[in-house]
This record gives sequence, structure tokens and C-alpha cells, in this order.
Amino acid sequence: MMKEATLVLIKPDGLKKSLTGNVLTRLSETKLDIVAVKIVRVSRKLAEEHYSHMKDKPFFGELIKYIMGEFHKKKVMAMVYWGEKATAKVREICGSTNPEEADAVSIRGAYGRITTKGVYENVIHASTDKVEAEREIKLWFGPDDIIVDVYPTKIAQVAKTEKRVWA
Ligand code: 3AN
Repeated sequence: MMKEATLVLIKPDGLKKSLTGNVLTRLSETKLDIVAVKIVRVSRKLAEEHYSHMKDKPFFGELIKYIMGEFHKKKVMAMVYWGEKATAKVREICGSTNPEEADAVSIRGAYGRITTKGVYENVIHASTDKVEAEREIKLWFGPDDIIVDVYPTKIAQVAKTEKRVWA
């Protein structure tokens, strides 16, 4: 069986509500490996790229504000889970997109809500399939952030770049 990678985000509502431990405990039922983790302050560019397939939805503006943390805390915990059928296993524990329709014992069923403004606060993001997982992981992580080679890499000459270092 082939191993695959999938992206998981604990969204700003999950972090604000101190649900990190609960979510990680539920995800550990999958017995998958966590191969990358970081806390991210989500830029508008990253948010819009991540949700590019939703840009024609009426709630797109609110969705971008939500993932950028404007309603909660300005941070997201991004992780890569790795193993056989990783995407399907994680999606199952997450539950349906609409927290009111999600199975009661799923993460979204247990912890999600719909605000009176109609924004879905569903605590967690999980890639829908392998193709989306690859697109998303490559947006959120570079190859050196992940402890296994989840996708092919190449060596590129990156000349004249500047980066911030410790002073
Ligand atoms: P999923 O995250 O389950 O793959 P998508 O990709 O259809 O679902 O939707 C992306 C995100 O957009 C959802 N996680 C949710 O935050 C938001 N969303 C989806 N549908 C709605 C809706 N009808 N009303 C408000 N927000 C929605």
C-alpha cells in the first residue's frame, strides 16, 4: 500500500477555544504519522490561494477573514499527516463541512458551530483528496519543513535572495 500525505489545519476558532489537544487526540485514532507542524499567521495571499476554488461563493469574503483569524486569534496550526489512506482517514474523523450536519462524534460535529451571520466555524480543515492535498501542502510547506519526502524535489539556485536572520 502506498503512503500519502494530507494537510490538516486547526483553524483560528479551534485555537481560540483551546481545542488543539482534543483535535490531536482524535486524529491520533488514525495512527498516521505527523511529519510537519507549524503555527502560521495567515496572509491574505495564502488564504485566497488556499480557498481559490471557493472564490465565487457568496461567503468567500467571510471565509478569508475567518481563516486569517479576524474573528478569533490570528493563527492557524498547520500539519502534514502521512500514511496509507491518510486523506480519507482524517476526513472521516473531521466530519461533514456543515457542523450541524456532521456526525455528532466527529470533530466538526462535537466542536463546530454556525454563527448567526452564517459563517461555518468548523475548527479543522482537512484536504478533500490526494490532488488537493498536494496542492495545499505545497502552499503551506516547503520540502525542508517536512521530515519525509512526500513529493519529488529538485535543487534550484536561488540567487540574490534576502532572508531574515537572528540579529
Ligand atoms: P471542506 O472544508 O469540508 O472541504 P469546502 O472545501 O466545501 O469544505 O469549503 C471550504 C470551507 O468553506 C469550509 N471548511 C467552511 O469553512 C466554508 N464553507 C463551506 N460551505 C459553506 C457555507 N455553505 N456557508 C458558509 N461557509 C461555508
